[in-house]
Amino acid sequence: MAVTVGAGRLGLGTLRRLPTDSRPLLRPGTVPAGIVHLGLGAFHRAHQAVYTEEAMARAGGDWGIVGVAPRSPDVVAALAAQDNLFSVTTTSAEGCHTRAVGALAGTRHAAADPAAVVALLADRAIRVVTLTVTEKAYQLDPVTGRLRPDPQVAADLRTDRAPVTVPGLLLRGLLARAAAQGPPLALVSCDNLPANGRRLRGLVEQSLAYAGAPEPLAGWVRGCVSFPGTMVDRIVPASTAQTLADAERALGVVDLAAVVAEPYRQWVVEDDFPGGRPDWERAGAVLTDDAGPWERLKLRALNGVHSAAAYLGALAGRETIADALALPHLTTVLRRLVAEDVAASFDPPEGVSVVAYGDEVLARFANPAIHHRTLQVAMDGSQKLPQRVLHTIADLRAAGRPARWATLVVAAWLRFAQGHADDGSLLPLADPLAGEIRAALAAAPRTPAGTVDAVFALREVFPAEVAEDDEIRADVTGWLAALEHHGVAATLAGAR
Ligand code: CS2
Repeated sequence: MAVTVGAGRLGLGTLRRLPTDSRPLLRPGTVPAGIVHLGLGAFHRAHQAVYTEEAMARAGGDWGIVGVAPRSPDVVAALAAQDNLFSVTTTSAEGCHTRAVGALAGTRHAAADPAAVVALLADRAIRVVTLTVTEKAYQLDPVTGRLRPDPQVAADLRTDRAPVTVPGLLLRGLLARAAAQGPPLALVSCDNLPANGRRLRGLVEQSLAYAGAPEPLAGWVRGCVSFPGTMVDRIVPASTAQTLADAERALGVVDLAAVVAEPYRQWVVEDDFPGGRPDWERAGAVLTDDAGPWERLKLRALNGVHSAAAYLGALAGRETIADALALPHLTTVLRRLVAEDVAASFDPPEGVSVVAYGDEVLARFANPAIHHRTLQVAMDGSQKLPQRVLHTIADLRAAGRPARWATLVVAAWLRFAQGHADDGSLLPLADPLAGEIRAALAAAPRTPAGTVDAVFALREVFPAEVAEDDEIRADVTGWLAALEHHGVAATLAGAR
């Protein structure tokens, strides 16, 4: 990593060296903690942390965030050396701007000190817990939402060992809070799950049952914990050496926790916070009774299209999403996916045009200053495809409609999972179900129909109504045959 010698490090002692418009709105350490956040990755730092800092700067409130990194110690170490400060660089073709954010009141590394995290969740000062831990950390069957504990989660839930998983930390923290008769709490999923509030409630309730939690404690959780649903949106690629170098150039000091993001951001939150919440409206968030229509809009018209661009782009050898969009005909195909399939699959929020939303999404994906790798978006497809694409297909079929373009996305994922790009280079399958997917592919006859048969049998990815639909099978098989025989470029050129 290129770090300039003698540049100094971002921290309270160097704040005065920052350009005035790069300084944080709050000094960390001056606002007491009211929020615990699980998942201290780039997305949280560029999204909820920014909203919360702006809300506190404009409306006050003791809502400092204690950020918990479940596994990786790196970000905790970087933030500890920087008095919990980090910067966000907002970038587009029009230019970029870097600002330090002072929303964090502290950090914890769960793997190193799980007891501290459990104690935090029980702390009376904490009234909101937010999560960005990625889809797979919930350990829920993507189709049914049922808890499918792996051995680590099972050990966390059924033994007294120090918890290392997200379900384990949550359960232990909530039980400690219940035992102390603590104040009520909102548990807020900010992950791209379908009905994320309901899924998180389901996770907690199933964890209590699986652990055999005593009824008075389980009853406290049922009565005192709310699970508001949310729609979160901002494109925030994984930070790279370039991100750190850009931040250093803008700030004049080194920031090893820097993140880069697009200018756009959106947050729709169900207003169900029994212990209060920051005045997030003052930072532009929308508080609502029902985030469902917004969430469906975003999962289908943004994330589904993102996955389409990621798989087709990676197969065609494109490194970033913006490069993928430059593939001839891809934008036309993605616009048809939105206009003909996504828009016909659900009722959007009142007054929103799905087609116009989709066009805005494509313009955001084309942002040349955001280097979002196709392989990053392609990760964990088994956890993402159901809510991003298969729900679109299921709803279209229930209405008696075809799902022409959505089936292309499924075929692109299957071809991606086979492991080779059009030029023969290897594609990595980073997925919690990689073993099952590989086993299904290895056992299948090497034909498009054989592949579809084998992978559609994975019930934790494909619901029966999609897997057993002959028209869907035929469309996916047709697209897969085209991709296998002719490649992405010719498939897109011939797409009708
Ligand atoms: C992306 C999302 O990595 C992915 O799967 O589709 O992280 C996407 O960038 C965000 O949801 C945008 O809000």
